[in-house]
Amino acid sequence: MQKTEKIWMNGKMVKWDDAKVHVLTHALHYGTGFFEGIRCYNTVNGPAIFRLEEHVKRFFRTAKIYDMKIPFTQAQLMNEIKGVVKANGLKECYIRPVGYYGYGEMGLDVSNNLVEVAIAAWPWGALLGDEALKKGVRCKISSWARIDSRSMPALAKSAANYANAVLAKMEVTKLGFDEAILLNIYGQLTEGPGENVFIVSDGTIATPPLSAGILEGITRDSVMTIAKDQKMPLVEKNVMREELYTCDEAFFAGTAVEITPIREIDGRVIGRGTRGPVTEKLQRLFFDVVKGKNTKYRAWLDPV
Ligand code: PPE
Repeated sequence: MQKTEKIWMNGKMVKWDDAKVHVLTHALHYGTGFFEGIRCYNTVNGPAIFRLEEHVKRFFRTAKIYDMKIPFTQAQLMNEIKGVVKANGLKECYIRPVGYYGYGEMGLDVSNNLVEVAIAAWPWGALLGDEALKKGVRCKISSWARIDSRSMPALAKSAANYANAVLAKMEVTKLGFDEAILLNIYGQLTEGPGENVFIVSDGTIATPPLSAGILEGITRDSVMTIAKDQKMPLVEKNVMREELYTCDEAFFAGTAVEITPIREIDGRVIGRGTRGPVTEKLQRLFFDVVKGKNTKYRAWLDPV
């Protein structure tokens, strides 16, 4: 990863190399951490953070689900996030706020543990590669089912959920695929390890509802809003594995992957085996929006 100068930790800017925690940090042992992934784009009006407020709100919702108390307000964290981008002189970057139970008490009773918060930012290009944005990626459905909300809150962006995601990702990349797709325990589509999934069939865009057990992606919401504004037919519905094989187009949506076409699933070629026209249109619109070229969605961009 590309180092930057400074990381914000519990109210102070510290040097990148000094942003350390103790080996007995609670979250390291028990997965009691949570995070956000946000992008800052170099827009036509200078650096701006995409949907900052929604990301910070989700950070607080995750903490609430786990009954963890963040010792800062949403407004404070929004400010600090902008401060980190500025302090590092970044124009375009990925921002990672993280909250966690730190060093203090060990054991599963967390009633005396305090939440610590840090914010880092660094340049991070297209997660699955620039080539993937044009040509699409090859996916495999993981043998690991996505976590079920009777065991873990699937809607929370908690570090613990990513143990499931890492298992899925590593399973399929070892087999030579680019990305995993996870089904829920009922065999319905959920999402990728770090991104939501959309399919297109006979001109209708479909994506699983929150009740399928997905993260409520902010890119997902952006795609849905843009598609609706364009009067493109879109439904939230449960998607079966078979529909993934027979759809005309499929794509991932997430902060890190942005909008990445899917060209193959379990060895079945999707559509013509490259980026489809609906995906291309949404991708073009999305990049115009994040770059500030589409004034209709300026409110989604928070200048740094
Ligand atoms: N589902 C999951 C499980 C997920 O982790 C993400 C974001 C999304 C959906 C899309 O949400 P949003 O970014 O709000 O559109 N995953 C973050 C971490 C990825 C990583 O590899 O690390 C991200 O994209 O920042």
